[in-house]
Order: sequence, then structure tokens, then C-alpha cells
Amino acid sequence: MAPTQNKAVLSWIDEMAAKARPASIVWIDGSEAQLNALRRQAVDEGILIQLNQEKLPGCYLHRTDPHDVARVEDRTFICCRHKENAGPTNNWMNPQEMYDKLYALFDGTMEGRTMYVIPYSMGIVGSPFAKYGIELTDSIYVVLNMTIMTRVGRQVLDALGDSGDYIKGLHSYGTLDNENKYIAHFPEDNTIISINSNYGGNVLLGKKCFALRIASYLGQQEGWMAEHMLILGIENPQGEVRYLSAAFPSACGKTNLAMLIPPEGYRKAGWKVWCVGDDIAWLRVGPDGRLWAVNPEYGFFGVAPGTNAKSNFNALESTKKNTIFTNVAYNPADGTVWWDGLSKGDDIPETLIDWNGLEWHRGDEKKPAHPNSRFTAPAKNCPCLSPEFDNPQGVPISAIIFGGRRAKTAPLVYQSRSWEHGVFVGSTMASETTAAAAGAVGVVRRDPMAMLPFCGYHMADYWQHWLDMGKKIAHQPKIFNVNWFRLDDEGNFIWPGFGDNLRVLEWIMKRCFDEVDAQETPIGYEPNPEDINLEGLDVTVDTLKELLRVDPELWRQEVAGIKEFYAKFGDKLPEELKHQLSILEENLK
Ligand code: OXD
Ligand code: MN
Repeated sequence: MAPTQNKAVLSWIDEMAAKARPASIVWIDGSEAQLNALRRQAVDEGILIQLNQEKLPGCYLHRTDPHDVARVEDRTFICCRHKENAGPTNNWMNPQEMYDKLYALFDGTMEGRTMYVIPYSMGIVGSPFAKYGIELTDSIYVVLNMTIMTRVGRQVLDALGDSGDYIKGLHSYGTLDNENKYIAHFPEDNTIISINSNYGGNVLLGKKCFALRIASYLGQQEGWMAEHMLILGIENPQGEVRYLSAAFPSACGKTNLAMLIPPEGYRKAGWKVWCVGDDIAWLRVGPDGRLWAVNPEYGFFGVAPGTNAKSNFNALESTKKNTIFTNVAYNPADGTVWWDGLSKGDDIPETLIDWNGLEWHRGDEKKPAHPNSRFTAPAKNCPCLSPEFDNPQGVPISAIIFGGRRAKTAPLVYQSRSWEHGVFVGSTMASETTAAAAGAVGVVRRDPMAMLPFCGYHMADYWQHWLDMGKKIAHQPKIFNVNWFRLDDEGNFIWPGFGDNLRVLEWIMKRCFDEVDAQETPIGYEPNPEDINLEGLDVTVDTLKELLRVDPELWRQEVAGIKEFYAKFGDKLPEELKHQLSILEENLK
């Protein structure tokens, strides 16, 4: 029997079941007993491989179809009534046309399968930030991942009561037909439909689809913000904890920063870093006029390759129990997993089963784990998880940080002159492509606020929303930009990064609390080099000066690049951003 009387929910499920025609319907209650039974079934059906339960208790490995290994931006659509509301950076389709297409694909797609009903909450159930969703899916993999990534179960239905205010999510892995793969969002109907994929971001509908694309639209309507940001707390030796949120394009170390381990000197002095979230922040203005943030998720869906005890001890620890690994390599010698960068030299296992299920030998050219292989780990596993993780009010944000991977242009850190200037800085965020990615090296890719693939409406309206939000926040966070990736002329990284990034965060926090001065430059405020603590570090003040150098010629090229990018947005581009661009241009003369 359905565990709710909610008519809106029940009639929608009936309607969807009539289309997909599953053999049975199972409600997910979040209980261990039910999840255990599903894990057993998944192992029996070859969906999961159980790993060594002594070394990795509660851990499993899943291999996806080799053509279904990443988010598919070209198959991702925003379906709002008016095309112009989706903007130039989203794929658009008329909602009715998309519904017709999708419901045709759903016709009988679950025949002989079970349809699972997953009631879940993004945010702490009952908190002012929380929003509820129900995902219907025929994938056990989705069920088991959703119960790690979100808060699932009866309490969600109880909190929803009779209300129709929830996000409808319909998913079927269908036939995994790439030509008919769709990740479709209907922001005006609170609906997400996904078919023909069974990979993470395309199918765990609470994450990118709901908590960013749909939520960014809801945030605009309701006066809050859904951002692609980590949230962390920095505790100083006096025991004060100050919070920041930060947005970076992919491959810039967001999860690493979220779980940063302070350098030794800082640790000894009593500094601590607390992770509240590694990917998504929902931000609201609190009654005290500050901006408050929650992480709406309940787990981490992290990239495995490159994660090791040195690069991210806390992430690695998080994967030691109750974790689902996707597309990593399997070590048949001891029933554990491996990925590139996990160990080096002789510590690399001699023989592995690669992510395609084929035998792999140390020294083989092909990598044994897929470059986008992942771990789905409960946030509660993280050794530095913030004690405020479950606080329904969230945490007060003092600084917002943007960043990217720039070889020369952006300095190690600078502060915007105002909220409006900070919005400009976020809107022009960019990374240069590295040799690791396919295509040309050094090409500048703009990814405003790291939201390019995740903004559920017109990007220029989104910038206007940022500007409008600034007016509502009496005590605005200060906005900064960082670049951990400056290169010297030989192509070596100048800044050590990782835990040492705390040295920069310390300066940022001091700026937020008026505890340190800064220098004015054409692009914003920069630290006086002696104000960044270099103790215990092999970096001289001269090197720091180089890291902070602003090359006017490069910045004039940057202005030209921004103009070209802004031109895409035509008349919708907020006047304030044009004004900020003209100030930058003027300052560079
Ligand atoms: C992610 C992403 O998976 O941003 O978090 O692509
Ligand atoms: Mn992300």
C-alpha cells in the first residue's frame, strides 16, 4: 500500500505507471532492510559487484555501459514555454513537443521491470531551505545512489503532507539508446524527465537536474540562489568558525578545497577546516541580513582518479565504507578498487580488471579506471564534516570565491570592489584547457559562476538575479577570485596549492572581518605580499609578487574576450555588467 494519501503524488504516479507499464511498483522507505535486499538483488543481477567487506564494508562496484559514462550536455534540455527564457547557453525544446517525444519513448519502457518510487529531500527535512522530490525509476543503481546522495524515506512524505509542491522526476534507463537519450527539464512544471542513460548526473535527478537547474529557476522566482558551490568553515585558533562558498569550473579541485587539510604549522596552531558541502549551495538571506547557506545533498559524487591520501585524505576516507564506485578498476587479488593516482610505482596492483571488465596489467597504456569514474559516498563518512552539516538554518557566508585555471592572467587572489563588481568577476569566470582534456591547449572557456551547464534559465537573467539579490543582503559577503594554477615560463605551477591554499583563505577571511589591508589594482584589491603567511613554505615574497602580478596587456586581451562572450547575450546583458566592464577597460588604460 502506498505510504501516503497525497492525491497529487498518487495520481501522478498512476499516470506515469500507465505510460511506462512496470510489472510492479515499490516504494523506497529508506530502511536498511529494504536497501540490503536491493543490494543483494543488484549483486545477483550483476548490477553491482560486492567488494571486500572487511576492507571496504558496505562498498560495491558498478560498471556502466561504455557509452554512458558522463553527463551529456548536448542531450540536456530546458523546456520552458518561451525559447528566449532558456537563453543562448541552453538547449531548448517546446515543452509539449518534448513531453510528446518523451512519453512516446516511455511507452511500455518499464515492462517486466519494477518501478521504484523514491521520496527524497534536498536539504534537511522540515528546514526552511528544504525542497522535496519524488523520483520514479526502473534502476536499482539509481535507488541505491539516491539513498546516499539525498535524504530518502517516509519522513519526506510526512513533511510533504497533502501538498503538491514537490519536484516530479521520471527516469528510465530504457534501452540506453544514445540517439534517444534525453535529460529534460520543465522548470515551469517542476518536472524532470530522463531516459536512456543510467549514469550519475543524468539520472540522480536530485543533483544537477533539481538542485541546480530547477532550483536556480525557483530561486529566481522566490528570491534565493542555487549555486554550483562548495561550502566550508575555517576555524581559527581562537575557535571562531567563518564560512565561505566557492565556485570553480570542473578540474579545478573543488572537492579538494572543500576538504582541505591545513598545513602543519596551521594544524599545530589550532586551525581546522570543516566541510559543509563539495558541490552545491542553496543560499538565502537570513533574518539577520546575512547570506545563509546549506548543502542540499547528503553525499559526495566525487571523481575518483587523482584522489589519494595526499591530494585528498578526507575524500579517500569518505570512500572506505557504504560507498558505490562507478567505473573504477577492480583488484581481483583482494576485492578492492583502484584508479589512476591512488598509488604509485610498485604499489600499483600488477593485475586489475578495468572498467570495461577486461584484464589489465601494470604498464598497459590504457587506463584501467575511466577518467570520469566516481565514488558515491555518504557525507557522514567525511572526517572533517562540519558539525553544522545538519543545521536547518545553514551557515552564514562571509566570502564568496570564484576561480578558474589560468596560466598567466589571473593573480593568485584578488577581491572585488563591491557586490556588483563581484558579480562581474563571476560572470567572466574562465578556465584554460589543459593537455588532459581533448582539443587545443590554452583555449579560454568561459563558465560563469561555474553554472554554464546548470543554469535553468537565461544566463543574463541569472546575472540580473545575482545583482538583485545583492540589494536584499544587508551584510553582503565579500567576493573574491582565486587562481591556484599560475604557471612559470617553463610551464610549472608556481603556487603549491592543496592544503597551502588555506594561506590565501586566511587572507580572504581577514578581509571579510576588516583585519588586514589591501592594495588597489586595476582589477580589484590584492594582498600586500607580506600579508600572506609563507611560514614553512618554499615560496619567497618575490615569488608571491610574481603570483600577484597583473599584466595589463593580458588583461586588455581578457577585456576583448569578455566583450566577445557578453555579445552572445545581446540586449539582456545587465547594464551594470556593461558598466563594470567599462570600468575595467578604463582602469587598464
Ligand atoms: C559534477 C560536475 O559532477 O560538476 O559535480 O560535473
Ligand atoms: Mn559539480
